[in-house]
Amino acid sequence: MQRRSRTAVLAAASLLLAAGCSAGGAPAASGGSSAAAGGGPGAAGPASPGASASAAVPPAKGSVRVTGVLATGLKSPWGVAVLPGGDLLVGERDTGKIVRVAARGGKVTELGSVPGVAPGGEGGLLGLAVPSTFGADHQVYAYFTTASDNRIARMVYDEKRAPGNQLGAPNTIFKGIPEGRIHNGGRIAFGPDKMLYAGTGETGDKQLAQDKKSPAGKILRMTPDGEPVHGNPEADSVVYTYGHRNVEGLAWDRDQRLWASEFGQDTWDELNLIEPGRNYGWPEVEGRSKGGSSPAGFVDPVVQWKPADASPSGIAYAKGSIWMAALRGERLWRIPLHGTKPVAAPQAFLTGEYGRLRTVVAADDGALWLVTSNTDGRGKPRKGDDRILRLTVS
Ligand SMILES: [Ca+2]
Repeated sequence: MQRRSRTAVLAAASLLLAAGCSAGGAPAASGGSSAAAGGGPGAAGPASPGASASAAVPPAKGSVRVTGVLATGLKSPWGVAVLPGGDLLVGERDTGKIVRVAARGGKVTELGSVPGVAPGGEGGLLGLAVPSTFGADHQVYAYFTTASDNRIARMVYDEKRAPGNQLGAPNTIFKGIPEGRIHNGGRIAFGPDKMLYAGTGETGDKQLAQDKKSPAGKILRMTPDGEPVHGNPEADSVVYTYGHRNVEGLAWDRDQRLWASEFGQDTWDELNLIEPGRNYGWPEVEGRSKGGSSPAGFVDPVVQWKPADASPSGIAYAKGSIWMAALRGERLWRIPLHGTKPVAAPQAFLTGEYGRLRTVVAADDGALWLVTSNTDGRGKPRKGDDRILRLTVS
């Protein structure tokens, strides 16, 4: 597994070939993990030259520097949305509260609680998003677990009202996503097309992932009003991709490609490149298809990890790389990309230093906000948990 010197000197293209035919060999930047299992997708060759002339290729090795702690003492933080101007909205999974955290100084102001949130297991108040029209409509979107389902609602945020009383009544735009103790998905984000995307989970009922009539185990694409988008893979359906186990990370790269993280069961976690209408394999396949071919057209992950090293929740795109927050793995993964292909093996940062990592989001200036998850019932909270860190990365 110790192939550090070798991987360091290989050119990107040959490294991809090497990574594609052998597991392991990913050097870890801190903490000594070495179990990332390679980059190249099974069915594709090297990145086509000129596919993205505008994209500067990030270096094989990056860096992470923690430049500050923005906030401490958050209880089970999960969803984060960046407001115009840079302040953060943060949702607490188990309390149902949404707070605003000032990007300068970290002052925390409570907006209020989302009515109807029924926390339990992995459910509760999950993803948050604000549309590009926020400056005019002041809408905040939330994905949350109720007693009967997971749903997406929007609320007007009136910052002129008293703290704790700033959220209007929820207007449910999409409901009926199955809920469970586990695998509720929950990440939502507005895409470059101004449509709302949601990563869902199969709630432990595996077959739902392959059932295109169920919104469980899917990535969904809907209008800001919760309607199917014209041009979705199937008419009158919000289903965008299927065959997912539990998607808690969504991010777009500079060329507007959608990437998603996914929890594996006990073999492989995944980073997937999302293409509309495709089947990502679960539960027929976990990680790459065996033998290098994809039966029934399953899409192989671009990168896969052992769950002990990852168990990924949020992802972000910055400085040419996908950054992936790992819960069980307690580290931040960097996956440097040239187009649709990694230019090097994934690199791990902060391993074990801050505990479980839930969410990572890009700030406008290229920095990252990183949110810990040690108060979620599965971690070992330390003084100050949970916290939001500011990172400078390359
Ligand atoms: Ca898969």
